Amino acid sequence: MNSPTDSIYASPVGEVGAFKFDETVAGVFPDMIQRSVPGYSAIISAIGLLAGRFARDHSVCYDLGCSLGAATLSMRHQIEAEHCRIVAVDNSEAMVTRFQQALQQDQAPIAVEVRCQDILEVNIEHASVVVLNFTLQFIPLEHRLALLQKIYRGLLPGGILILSEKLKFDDERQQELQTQMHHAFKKAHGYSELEISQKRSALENVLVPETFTQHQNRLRQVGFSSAEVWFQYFNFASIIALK
Ligand code: GEK
Repeated sequence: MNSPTDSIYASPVGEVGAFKFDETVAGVFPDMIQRSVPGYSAIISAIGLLAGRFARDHSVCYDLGCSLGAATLSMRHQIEAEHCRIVAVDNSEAMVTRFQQALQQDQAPIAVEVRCQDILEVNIEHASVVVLNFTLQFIPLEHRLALLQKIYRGLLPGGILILSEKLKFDDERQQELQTQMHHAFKKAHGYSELEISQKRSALENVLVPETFTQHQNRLRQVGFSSAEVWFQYFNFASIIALK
C-alpha cells in the first residue's frame, strides 16, 4: 500500500495529548503501523492463511478493531469456504470511511460488512474466525474479560481467535531490553528520538499492555482449550487461541 509518511510527532508538541484514531492518524496509518509494529506484515499475511484454514461454510469471520482493513483483506483473499462472510468493526469513523472507500477497489467473492461500532457492543455469532489484531490493548482492562467471554461464546466449536498484542514482561531487565529494542526498531525505520518519546507519552494509559501469562490465563478462564504464541518479534506477539 502506498501511504503518506507518518510525521505526526516529528515536531515538538507543547503538551502531548492522548492518542486518538482520528483523521490525521487514519491518513498515515499504513506507514505508521509498518514502522511501529515489528512483524506487522508477517502477521497480516498469516491471518489470511489461518482464515483460509479455519473459515467454515455458512460462518462469519470477525475483524475487531479493523482500522483500514488489512487483516480483513488478507482473509478475504484466502477464504475458500462457501457462504462465509466477514464483519469488520472499528469505532473510528475516519478509519471506517477510508476502509469502505478502499474496499470498492477490492474484488473478491467473500462479502465484507464494515461497521462503525464499539467492539464491546458487537454481537458475535456463528464465528469460525475472530481477529483482534493489536486491538485488545486499547480496551479498558475492566472490559477485557467480558469481551473475550463474548468472543468465546460466539465461536463455533473448533473456531480460532487470533490475538496480537504488545506485551509487557514481569522481569525488569527483560522489560527494559524489549522496550529498548522496540525503540531501536522504530529508529531503524526512520523515527527520531523526539517522535518516539512523544508517541510514547501519547499512548500512556491509552495502550495498556499485559504479559503473555495474563493473556493466556484469561483465555483459558473464558474456556479456550489452548492459547499459544505463534509469532513474536521483541515485545509484539500474536497468539492463537483454539475453542
Ligand atoms: C490492523 N487491526 O491493521 N471498538 C472498536 N474499535 C476500537 C475500539 C473499540 N472499543 N478501541 C480501539 N479500536 C488493525 C490494527 S489498531 C492498532 C488495529 C494500532 C480500534 C481503533 O480505532 C484502531 O483502529 C484499532 O482499534 C487499533 O490489523 O494502531 O496499534
